[in-house]
Amino acid sequence: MKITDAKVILCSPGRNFVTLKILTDQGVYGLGDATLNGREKAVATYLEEYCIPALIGKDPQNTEDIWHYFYRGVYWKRGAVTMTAISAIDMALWDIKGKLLNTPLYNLLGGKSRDKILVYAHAGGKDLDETMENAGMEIEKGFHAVRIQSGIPGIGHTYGVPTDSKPYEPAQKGLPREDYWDTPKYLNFVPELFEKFRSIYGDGIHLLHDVHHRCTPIEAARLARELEPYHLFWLEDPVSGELQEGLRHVRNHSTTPIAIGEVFNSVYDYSTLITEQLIDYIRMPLVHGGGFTHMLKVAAFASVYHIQTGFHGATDLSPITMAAALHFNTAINNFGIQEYMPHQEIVNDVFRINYRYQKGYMHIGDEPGIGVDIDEQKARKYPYSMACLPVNRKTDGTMFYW
Ligand code: KDG
Ligand code: MG
Repeated sequence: MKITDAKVILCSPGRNFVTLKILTDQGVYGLGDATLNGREKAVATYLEEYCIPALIGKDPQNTEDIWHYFYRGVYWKRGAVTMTAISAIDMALWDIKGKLLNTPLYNLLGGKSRDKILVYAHAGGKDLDETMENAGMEIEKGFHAVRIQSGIPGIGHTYGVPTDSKPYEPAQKGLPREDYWDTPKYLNFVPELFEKFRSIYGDGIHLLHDVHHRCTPIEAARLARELEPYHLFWLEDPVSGELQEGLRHVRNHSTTPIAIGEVFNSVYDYSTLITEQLIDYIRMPLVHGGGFTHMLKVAAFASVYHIQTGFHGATDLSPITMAAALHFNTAINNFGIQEYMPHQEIVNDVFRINYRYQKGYMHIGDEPGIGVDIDEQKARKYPYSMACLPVNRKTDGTMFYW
């Protein structure tokens, strides 16, 4: 069996997505997500110029060898662009494998370890009252786990808070917007947010929060400790993950569970964090973490240390990644939770999806392979349009993490 062709489909139904389609001499094709928010064309070019020509003629069933061909076989390893391209190739090849064997992908990853996938919703508001109201709406929809983010008095735009009553979307058209950030104001405010939630809704809902890389290790340690009374499911990205040792401070001072890694792309980003048990959940998604071939190894490594998965699932991960994650989450033993930020309705004009939400859980369909399809004709109706994530400055103008 041979790969005969592959193409990159760039489209923007409401937001940009990059999709890789791999075709074979048996008429079976596979799809992979190659979306890297705000850097879409870098991955598309990497695929088109370097990977696709090397894929033609290879046997698509050899997922392990092809993965290493593009990883070990290339001198310039790791990095978000390279790893997103490898992820898309790997997803598409596993999609083909499932279709050839006429079975849903979870069967090739270990079968069913569970019937439904626990997901968390997002509730963000411009202030405490709006956040509480939005959280109440998510609880009404049946969610058992809610991530709460709130506007902070004295700070303009805040991460995770929707503007103009539109659903939250991290990227904006054109060049990056410049936001301002004030860590002391944030640290003083956040405990109040959780206090308020618990006083209104009680202890029955899992609570999550994303610091979005904005604390130093010692600030993160303070926050994690001050949030202990509210029993968070997790505190996400309390520090920038580039300094793995920084998590030692957080761990030494607090029992609040920690999730990290939505910007990671390799098992080596996690090695200290896993072996020293400095975290509780891995966030690295299939689309940036090397696809199934690599993530199976990362999840197995984490499971040895009783660390669970909690994959990134914002709107910039395409429906292919969501379905892929649901197969993966169905199969592995150390699944923890899945992020669920629903795509806009217009996305379904291009992608045919095979999953559904019901009462706090997601359910994946039984179509062979990953089970998501793309309508290329419809995709052409929504051409790519540049959009970027914002950047952050401290109030004195110093460039900071976003
Ligand atoms: O592309 C970046 C977004 O997906 C990210 O900012 C969202 O942090 C995020 C999350 O936890 O969903
Ligand atoms: Mg995050």
